[in-house]
Amino acid sequence: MERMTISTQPIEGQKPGTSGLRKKTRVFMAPHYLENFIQSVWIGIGGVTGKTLVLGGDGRYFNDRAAQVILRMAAAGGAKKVIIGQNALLSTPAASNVIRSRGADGGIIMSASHNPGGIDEDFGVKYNTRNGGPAPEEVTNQIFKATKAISAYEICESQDLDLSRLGTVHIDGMEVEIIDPVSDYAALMRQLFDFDKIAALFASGFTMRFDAMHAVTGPYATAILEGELGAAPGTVVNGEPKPDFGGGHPDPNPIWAKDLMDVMMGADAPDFGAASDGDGDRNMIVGRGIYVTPSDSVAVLAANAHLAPGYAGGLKGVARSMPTSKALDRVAAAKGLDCYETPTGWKFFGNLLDAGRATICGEESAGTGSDHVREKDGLWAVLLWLNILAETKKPVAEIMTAHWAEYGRNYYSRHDYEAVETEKAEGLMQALRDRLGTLPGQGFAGMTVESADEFAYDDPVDGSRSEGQGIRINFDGGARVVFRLSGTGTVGATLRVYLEDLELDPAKQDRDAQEALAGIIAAADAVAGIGERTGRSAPDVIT
Ligand code: VG1
Ligand code: CO
Repeated sequence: MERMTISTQPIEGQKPGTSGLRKKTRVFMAPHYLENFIQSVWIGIGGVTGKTLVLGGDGRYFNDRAAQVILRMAAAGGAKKVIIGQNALLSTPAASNVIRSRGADGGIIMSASHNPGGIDEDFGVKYNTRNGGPAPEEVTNQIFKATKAISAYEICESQDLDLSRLGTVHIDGMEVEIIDPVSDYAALMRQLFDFDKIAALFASGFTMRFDAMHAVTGPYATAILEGELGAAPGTVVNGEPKPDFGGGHPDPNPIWAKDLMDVMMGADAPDFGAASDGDGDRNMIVGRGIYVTPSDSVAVLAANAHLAPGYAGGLKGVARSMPTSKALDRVAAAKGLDCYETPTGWKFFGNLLDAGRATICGEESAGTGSDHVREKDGLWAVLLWLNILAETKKPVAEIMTAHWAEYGRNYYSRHDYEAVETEKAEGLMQALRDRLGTLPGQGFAGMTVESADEFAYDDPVDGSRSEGQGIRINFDGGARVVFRLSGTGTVGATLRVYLEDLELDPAKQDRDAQEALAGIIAAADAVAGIGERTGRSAPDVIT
C-alpha cells in the first residue's frame, strides 16, 4: 500500500465552533477540505503516530465516505489502531464511552448533531480527547492554527474497507476494529439504572413513545427500550437512521418534534414521550399533556437522581451552561450542592467532571448528562427519567407540579432568529456591549435593568479564561435575558435570546411560558432593538 503526500493550501474558515467544525456538506466534500482539517487535527494533537483512536458518526450523508478518508489518513499518520462502530456509526455519547472504556487516546465524531443532513445540508467533524470529552479550546485553537499553515497531508492509497462486518481488519499495518455500536453503551446503562424496575413498569402497562427522528439513537433505543426493558414493539418510532434524517431537523424540541408533541398532547397520549437528536446527545422529555423544558428536566433529574442505583450515593455537585435557567441552582441550594455556571458547549463541563466537582450537568438546549461519559447523553436522560418514574409511580405532570411547588418555577423560553445577516447580528451584540455600563437603572418596556455584563468564565480547575460568552441582563425582580450568537450554525448568524423569570407562588405556576414571559420578551426587544436591527417581527424557533 502506498502512502502519499498530497500538497495543499490552507482553506479559510476551518475554525471549530461550539462543538467541532460544521459546514455545508458540499463544503466538506470539496477537494482537500476534509483532508486539510483531519491533518490539522493530527498536528493539533501532537501527531497520531502510535495512537489508538475511536471513530464513528451519526450516519448522515457523507458519513461513510468521510470515515474511509479518516481511516486512510490515520493509517498514513502511523496510528496504531482505530476502533470504529459498524457502518461507521456511533452516537456521540457511545463514542465518548468507547474512548474511555477502551483507554483510547481520543476519537473523531462525524456529526453536525441537530443540524439537518443531506448533500445540501450540514456535515461536521469533532475531535474528542482521552477523557472522552470534546477537545477543550486550547486543543481546538491548536487545530485551527494548523489549518492556517497546512501545506500537505498524508493519506494511504487503499481499497475502501468493508465496515459492515464486525471484527478486525488492517489498513497499511494499522489495526481497524469494527465494533457493535450499541453493546458497550447498553452495558454502561445497565450499571447505572435499575433495569428490572423499569421493565416492571413497562410490564404493568406503562406506555411510551420514543421518537428517534430517523437519527442515530434509533438502534440504541430499540435495543434498550424494546429489547431489554420490554417496552411494546413500536414504542420507538422513526428508528432507522437515514442519511437525510427523513428530510427533517433532527432537533428534539417542540417545533421539530411536533409529531411527538401532538401525540403527547392528544387524547390517547402514552404515559411518557421522548426524542433525541442527530447524534444522540440531546433529549426532549414530554409527559402526557405536559412538555418539560430541558432546564426543568436537569433540575428534576438532579433532585431525584438518588433513586437510580448509579447515583444512590448522591451527587458531588451540578453544573449548567450560563443561559440555562436557574432551576438547577435552586435544587443545588436546597441540597447543599455546589452549582457551577459555564459557557455554552459541553466541553466546558469536562474539567468539572474529571475533577469530581460535578456529577450532573445540563444545557437549556436539551443536553443533559453525568460523569458516566464526557458528552451529554440523550438516552441516559430518558432512562434516568424512566428510573425515577418507576420508583415514584407518579405521572410526569404530578412530578413537575410538586417540583415547582417545592423549588419554585423558573419560567423559561429561548427565541431563535436564524440566518440573520452576520453584520446585523454582530451589530446588535456590539451595540449592547457598548452600552453595558449605562444600562443599569434604565427602564425598558416597563422593566428596570438591575445589572448587565458580558459573561466570561474562569475555569476553576485549570484556570483558563473564556471571554465573550453571552450578554446577560438582569432586571429588578429577578427576570433575566441573555443574548448570544450561535456557534453551530452554517448560514449567516443565529441570534439566541434566552428568557427567564422565577415564580414562587404555586397558584401562579401553571401559566403558559410565553404568556408568563410576555413582559420580559417585550423588554428584550426594547433593550436590544431586535425587530429594528434584524428586520424580523418574530423569532423563527421558540423553544
Ligand atoms: C448549541 C447549543 C449548545 C450545545 C451545542 C452543541 O450551540 O446552544 O448548548 O452544546 O449546540 O450541541 P450554539 O452555539 O449553536 O448555541 V449538539 O447536540 O448540536 O452537539
Ligand atoms: Co447533538
